[in-house]
Amino acid sequence: MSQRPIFVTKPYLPPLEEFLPYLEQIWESRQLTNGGPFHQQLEQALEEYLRIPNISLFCNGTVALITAQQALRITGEVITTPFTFVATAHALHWNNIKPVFVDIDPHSFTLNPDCIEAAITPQTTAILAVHVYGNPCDVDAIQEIANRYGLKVIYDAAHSFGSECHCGKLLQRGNLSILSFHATKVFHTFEGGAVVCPDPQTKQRIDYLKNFGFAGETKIVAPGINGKMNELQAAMGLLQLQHMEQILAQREAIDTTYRQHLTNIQGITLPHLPMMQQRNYSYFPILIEKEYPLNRDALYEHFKNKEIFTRRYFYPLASNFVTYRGLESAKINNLPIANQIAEKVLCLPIYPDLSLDEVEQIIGILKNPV
Ligand code: T4K
Repeated sequence: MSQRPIFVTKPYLPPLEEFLPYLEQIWESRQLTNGGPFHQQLEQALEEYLRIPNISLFCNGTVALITAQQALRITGEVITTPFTFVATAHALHWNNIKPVFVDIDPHSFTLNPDCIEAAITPQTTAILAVHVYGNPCDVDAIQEIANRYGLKVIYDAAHSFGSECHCGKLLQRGNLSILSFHATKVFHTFEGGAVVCPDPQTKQRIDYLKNFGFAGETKIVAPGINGKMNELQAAMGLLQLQHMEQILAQREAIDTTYRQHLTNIQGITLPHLPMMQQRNYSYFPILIEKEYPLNRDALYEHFKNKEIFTRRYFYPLASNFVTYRGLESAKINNLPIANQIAEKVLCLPIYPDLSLDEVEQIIGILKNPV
């Protein structure tokens, strides 16, 4: 049975009765935030689940990204991708850093390392790359350039929970990675995020920064911010982790069904699959080419009329928003691939509760749009 509306995503929620014992503990302890027991447990549980040694939880991914830049003392100019959620560029803006956009790879849609060097100036201090849709960036090539020019590297891994590249250490590449646990993500804590740190000292610094800079009751070590995750969020994360296997299996089944049926439709391109150890099936982007009977926006509206809300992630490009479009690097001729992809991309619904029957209806519409 199809339930409309169908959105591009729908948060996974475990059975309510499984959440109630967590609520009872919170009510009992009155510890609502500031590094309570669920917060500590979730940090440990995620370190085990993701096989990473030092993780610092945050209230959301954007504050995690802003804080990561502060921790690395990044200033001046940062090379980044326009093909991302606008929070990537905004985080730089909030730190008074100038984003310098470079183009993306036409297959993975991630920052194209071949475009980076030409954009480096004496003011460049870092590269902020995004594993968009969970596709890993070319981490080896990016690191090689960063080493040569003495630049820091931050990965916006908001889409990469549980996705793994050839090296098996995606979240440990670069200087820092950030995650988002927003309601729309594969793993969520309502709102939430994290910074993945390389060592305990860096985690300690990030932990200070997210708690106003406090190192003890009366000592401030830096002008920090309030980036703390609260106990309700952490409880949802702990419970959600218990269901990850099922969440990923349901997402994989949808991804497989789409791939099986959409490969031979004229005018639809499925993005090529990068070499990965593990995918997380977080998004299902397709490209609508000119051979298709409808253009991308007409198809988006066509779905909408049927109460199916696909999304054009990431259109408009970050570089085309009013805040950034005056920058030299935002010019369309500097970013031809990103602009082309943003005009063609459509993300189809994918989430654990989406039935295969509903997936087939979406495929049916794509096969016969008029
Ligand atoms: N970097 C990258 C690369 C990111 O993609 C993001 C966030 C960030 C950084 C920042 O991380 P956070 O600070 O957000 O942790 C959504 C999310 O709000 C945003 O987290 C996400 N990326 C972005 C890609 O998507 P919108 O504006 O598309 O959200 P919205 O409210 O339109 O939700 C999409 C659909 O999901 C809705 O049509 C219905 C469904 N939905 C949504 C919510 C919030 C629900 O069913 N329940 C819900 O509670 O930005």
